[in-house]
Amino acid sequence: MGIKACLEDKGIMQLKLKGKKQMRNRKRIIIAMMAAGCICAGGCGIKELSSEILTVVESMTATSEEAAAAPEEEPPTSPADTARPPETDTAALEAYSAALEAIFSQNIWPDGKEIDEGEYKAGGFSGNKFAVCDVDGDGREELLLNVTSASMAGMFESVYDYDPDTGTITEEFRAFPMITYYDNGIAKCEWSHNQGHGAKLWPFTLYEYDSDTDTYVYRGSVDSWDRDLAAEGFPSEYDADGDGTVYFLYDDENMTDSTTVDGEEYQQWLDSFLTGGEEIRIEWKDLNEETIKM
Ligand SMILES: [Ca+2]
Ligand SMILES: [Ca+2]
Repeated sequence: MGIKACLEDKGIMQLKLKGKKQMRNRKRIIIAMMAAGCICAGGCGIKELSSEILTVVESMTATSEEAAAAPEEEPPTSPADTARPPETDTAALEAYSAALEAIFSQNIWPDGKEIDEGEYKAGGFSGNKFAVCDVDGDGREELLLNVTSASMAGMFESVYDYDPDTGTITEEFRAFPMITYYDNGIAKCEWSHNQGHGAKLWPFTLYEYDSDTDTYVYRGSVDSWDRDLAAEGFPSEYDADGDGTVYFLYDDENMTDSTTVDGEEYQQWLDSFLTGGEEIRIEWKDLNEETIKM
């Protein structure tokens, strides 16, 4: 899906802004909305995105003269209007594009660390993916890499952020590549292994984006025990609803201690993080030398 289609999809093209002042706001809104996550829904590459952004802005400017004669309206007060200025976002896109090229030309990850060729490239470096999307909800796009061309232990998904002050890219989050991002800043990370007694629920950890540190912080983990899977020692005293499953909540990252609860309390715990958050749909693209050139 192109940027224009993406904008129409989100109803942005229907903004009825009139007058020259409003046209300036309108341009800022279009760019800011892209920065706020529209880009990740588009099916195009970074360089293509940059040119599409310019095309959309130019077409907006071209129609501003007709709109100038229309009566004035109240200026928009969308929060997106106060987002980071567009030239900075362009710099981020250029930095991400260069970082993707460097994976192949310089054998380094986007944060500058050397790629272990034996681990990641010996098998052909295939099946890996990338995306550009605002996953942490701070109004700016991050670069995401989903890397599976490795042993289980080497597989990862990373969120890289561009710092406009230093012009560098840093890694703000990394986990096993089974992550679901929510637009309230929560990342649900499924474990690479399920070694417990629970089969109905795959264990996972929740992290939450912290804008002060521009990183994700641990918020809790959950594992479970199904009596059907292992009856011996099953803690029936916690199975209040009698469905044969209990849950273990870990509130410290070392997971030394857990609280055993039943389904209702587990659901309340989960709701306390996910209620009000919508899953972010990420448009992944294959990571290879051709796709990053688009
Ligand atoms: Ca962001
Ligand atoms: Ca139960």
